Amino acid sequence: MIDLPDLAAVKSALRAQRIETPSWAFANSGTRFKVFTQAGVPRTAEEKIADAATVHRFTGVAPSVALHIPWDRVEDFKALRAYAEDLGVGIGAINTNVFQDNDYKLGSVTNPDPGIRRKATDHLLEAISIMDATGSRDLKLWFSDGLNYPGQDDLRDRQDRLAAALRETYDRLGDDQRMLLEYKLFEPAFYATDVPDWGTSYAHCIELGEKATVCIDTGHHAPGTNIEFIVAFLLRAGKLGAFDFNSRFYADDDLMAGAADPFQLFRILYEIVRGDALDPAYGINFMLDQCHNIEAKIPAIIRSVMNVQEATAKALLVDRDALRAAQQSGDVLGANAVLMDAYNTDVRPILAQLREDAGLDPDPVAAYHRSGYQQKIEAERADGQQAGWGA
Ligand code: AOS
Ligand code: ZN
Ligand code: ZN
Repeated sequence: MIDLPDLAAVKSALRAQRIETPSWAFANSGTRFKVFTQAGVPRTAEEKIADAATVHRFTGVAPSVALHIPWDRVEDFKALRAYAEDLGVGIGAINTNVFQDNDYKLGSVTNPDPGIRRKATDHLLEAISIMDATGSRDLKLWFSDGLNYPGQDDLRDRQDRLAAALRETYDRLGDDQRMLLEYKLFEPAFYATDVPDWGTSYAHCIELGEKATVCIDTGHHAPGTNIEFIVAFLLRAGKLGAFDFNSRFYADDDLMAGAADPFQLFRILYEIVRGDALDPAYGINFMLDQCHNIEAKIPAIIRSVMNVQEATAKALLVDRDALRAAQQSGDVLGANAVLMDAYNTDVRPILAQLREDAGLDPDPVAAYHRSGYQQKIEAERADGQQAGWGA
């Protein structure tokens, strides 16, 4: 008989959970081989926000949408914010783009050319001005900077250049604004990247100050990396700021969170629960960073949100007292069994009930299909926009 923790506490934690959707996931995307366009895909930032608001309407836990500059550049960001708020969502993290310009062939903020470094840093500063207008708290930085060949540039000088650009950007942040520094082991550079791992990101964040924290994209590690260890370490150090959730079979696949390895997602979320870091008040931004190349986008994002909710519910069901007792007494199999009991619990009825209690349909994907929204956008939108990926 499994001893489940207090269900009321589990439900209240699930009610408070927040997941941020990425604007680019609603747009057309693909691989370097082919972008398959879909009908009804958004043509503007406003339409991406409308789709994000639709995900929130059916899930109740996705009240913010991350933007990407320049993909979502508009004339008036204050008006965009008002538009989003009218639809019931807020504008979340502002993502910068210092990778889609010929100037950045040899790097952006780490480029050997000081003029190109200036241009890249100015883009990061401009993103903070946009945050001032949108009310966004988070500036998310991902750099494609790196080297393809040994000797191509000086590894250490590039760290100095990176540190200088980060410092200038950090110093421009307002009191309520934060910087999230994402890392990636590979791609598009193949020999070395300038922020390859959590340790590099962590070290720069420590140097910068308390407003700088690490963003873990679950697809950015070597196969087999123990991501929950990174979560535990960064939480202990107070330096975990955000996730880019997605799943992968091989590289940075950007598939739906929880699709490839739901057990890994559960282990990650268990560390979040263990660290008392689930509540939005703790400050972690739980974002999705995905591309839906062949599947319908809005239902895929709804499904991803649900997958994160299911992994979270299982993590909340871990009997932490029993786990600690087994751990302290050296009961290896007993401790493992406590974790597995929670993982193997079917939490779908709990989540369905929670949705009904909140006045939502217990089955958000079915409700979306019944709503007519897909037919409406397919009729209204011709020639949807392509996300910057896979061109
Ligand atoms: C790239 O691989 C990273 O995952 C980025 O976080 C992201 O996909 C991109 O910056 C979107 O802005
Ligand atoms: Zn990412
Ligand atoms: Zn990525």
